Amino acid sequence: MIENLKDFIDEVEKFKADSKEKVEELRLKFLSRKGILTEIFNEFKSVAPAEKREYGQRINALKQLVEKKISEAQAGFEEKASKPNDLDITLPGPNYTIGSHHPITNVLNEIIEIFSRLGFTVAEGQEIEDDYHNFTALNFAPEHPARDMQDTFFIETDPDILLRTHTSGGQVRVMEKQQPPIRVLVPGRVFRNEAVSARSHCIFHQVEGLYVDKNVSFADLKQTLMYFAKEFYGEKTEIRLRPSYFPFTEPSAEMDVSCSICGGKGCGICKNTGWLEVLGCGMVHPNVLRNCGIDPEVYSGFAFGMGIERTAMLRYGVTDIRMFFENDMKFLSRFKI
Ligand code: 2NM
Repeated sequence: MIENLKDFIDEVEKFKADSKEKVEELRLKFLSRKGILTEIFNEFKSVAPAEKREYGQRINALKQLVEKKISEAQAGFEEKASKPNDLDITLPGPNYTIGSHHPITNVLNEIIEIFSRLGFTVAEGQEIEDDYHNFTALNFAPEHPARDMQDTFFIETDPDILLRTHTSGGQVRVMEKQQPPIRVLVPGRVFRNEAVSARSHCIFHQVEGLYVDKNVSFADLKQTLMYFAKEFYGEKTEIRLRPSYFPFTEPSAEMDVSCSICGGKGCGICKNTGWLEVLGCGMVHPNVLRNCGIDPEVYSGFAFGMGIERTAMLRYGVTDIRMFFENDMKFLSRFKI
């Protein structure tokens, strides 16, 4: 080995550090425990004393040369890594996609904004309710079909706890805490144990409103809802109220608005009737007020409720309610504003 010193020095001098792997190979070949330099140092022990000085110098020169090559190569790699090669600062920056609100959020915010002009504030109920706030306080008879497992999701281990089927429990909680005047909107997610189709879903959103004070009349209900209809569906919108039934209101009604697609002439969306059913409403049942600690001899109130998906489907011409829950980017990007 030691007689090949000159060849080794030549080899290292010609070495080109093209890659980290090559540099590591060089290091292992010369500097590792079983490498060439270890062997040469071993042979050096048996060199004749007269030649020791010269050999020693040349061996050290080889060692330093290898070390220098390696550290130079490593410095080069680090510099490359920290500097992008082809940075073109004249190129436009990357196109970041800006998000947007969900259409359900947009419709809900618009509804809240309209009622807030009439003095309504927003309260949030709770998605997990007890039987009392979801049904009993709202004047549902003990055997009412909505209390059935077929219609309501109950918590398996406790038949008293359920996923709310409407947000009215939120209004009950407001009335329990606060004496009139009350003007409140309760928006939120509700749950019904029913088959999913293009027209209905087992999860959807509702917004309900409640107004309780002295001398609140059915005329106040009608005027409030007419204001909402004209603000939300357009100035030319007409409304009509049809008698209906809810356990928590008496009298109860469904409100239709004149079809905003055909202007009342009749089309596919309104099934040629000229009218669209948009919400349920009524005068709060005296039993409900009493259950919540409000004296029905002193106070009266009205309430209403609407499905937000249904409202958004009409507003945007969406024909399948499931689209609101799929988070399909193509669908959602239609609603950027
Ligand atoms: C509706 C229709 C009619 C309603 C009633 C109440 C409460 F808590 F005051 F009794 N909250 N919401 C109500 C009335 C909801 O939804 C179709």
